[in-house]
Amino acid sequence: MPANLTAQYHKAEEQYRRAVMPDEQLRCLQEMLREMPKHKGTDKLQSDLKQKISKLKKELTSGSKSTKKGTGIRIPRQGAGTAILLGGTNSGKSQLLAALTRANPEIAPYPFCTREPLPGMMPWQDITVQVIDTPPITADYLESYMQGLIRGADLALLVIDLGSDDGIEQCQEVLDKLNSTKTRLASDSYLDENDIGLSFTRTFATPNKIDSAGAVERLELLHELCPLDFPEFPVSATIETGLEPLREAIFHSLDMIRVYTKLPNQKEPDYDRPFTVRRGGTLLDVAEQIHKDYVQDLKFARVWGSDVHDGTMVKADYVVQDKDVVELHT
Ligand SMILES: Nc1nc2c(ncn2[C@@H]2O[C@H](COP(=O)(O)OP(=O)(O)OP(=O)(O)O)[C@@H](O)[C@H]2O)c(=O)[nH]1
Ligand SMILES: [Mg+2]
Repeated sequence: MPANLTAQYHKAEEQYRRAVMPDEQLRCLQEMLREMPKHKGTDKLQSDLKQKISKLKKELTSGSKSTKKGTGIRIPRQGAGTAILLGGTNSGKSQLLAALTRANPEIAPYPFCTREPLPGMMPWQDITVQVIDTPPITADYLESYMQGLIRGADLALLVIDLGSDDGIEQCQEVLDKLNSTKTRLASDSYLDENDIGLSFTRTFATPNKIDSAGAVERLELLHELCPLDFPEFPVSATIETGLEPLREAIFHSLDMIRVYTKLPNQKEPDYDRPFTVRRGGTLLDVAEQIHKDYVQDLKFARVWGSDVHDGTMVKADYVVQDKDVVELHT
């Protein structure tokens, strides 16, 4: 990746990685091109972007079929981030959703039970993370909207069935199927350097049904036959083993911090409803979430937190820290 790309560029790039609709992709690519420092080191990237932009423009004006690709189901983002459950049929995705959240999906011992994605909210300390259950992925079955959901998620949880001898093969099928598309799984989220249409979503492996007979041996076999480059969290969704470390790791992977806000005339902040921003985010990012007027009208804030003296006056560019209490003044 060429040097000196601005924060705005990275923001647009992340939006592009998540964008499903062609008009949204076009807007992000144009923003990336605008934000890109124009020098020799970025020549290749600039020409890639220009090519992509002109191709998308053509597709949009001709109304070709590929511009309709990715339409379908969209799930509004909620909570501090989104994790998507992926896996072969019967691996226990729906059971895991039920164990992690208060959602009530259909769970059944027969294949292809789940037909539509279903979100639930997973509590972790005083915040929540959205978890989405999905239909299975097999060698010949991948719902058209799945790529959009995977790109839009912060994290994928690859559920592997340790209760059946077919589990490892099913897992390989899921990976192969996604590798045949431009939406793939990796140990981190990024766009391919040489093909910016190719998106990778950060993934955890969650071998499930660790409670069942032969599961430990199957897990060893998985490591041998299908070594995965993802952090691994063996779980049992039915007897709820291993869920706490998984919850914790999901939250940490989001790299979000919590900020509590209070009004100048309030004694105590609203501890029940923290705002969450990506680590490295500023006071302005918090203000944006409260109300757009706050962004324009914000004069200063007082902060109580680990890095500052109580009540320190800060400006909009102050980098907030986890559990800061901020009092915004307009
Ligand atoms: N022993 C055991 N059984 C489990 C576990 N998790 C799920 N199951 C069982 O496995 C079967 C399938 O579970 P589901 O959650 O419906 O599987 P799924 O991955 O959602 O399946 P599809 O929707 O068809 O893709 C059910 O009979 C569950 O009770 C587990 O941790 N241990
Ligand atoms: Mg299911």
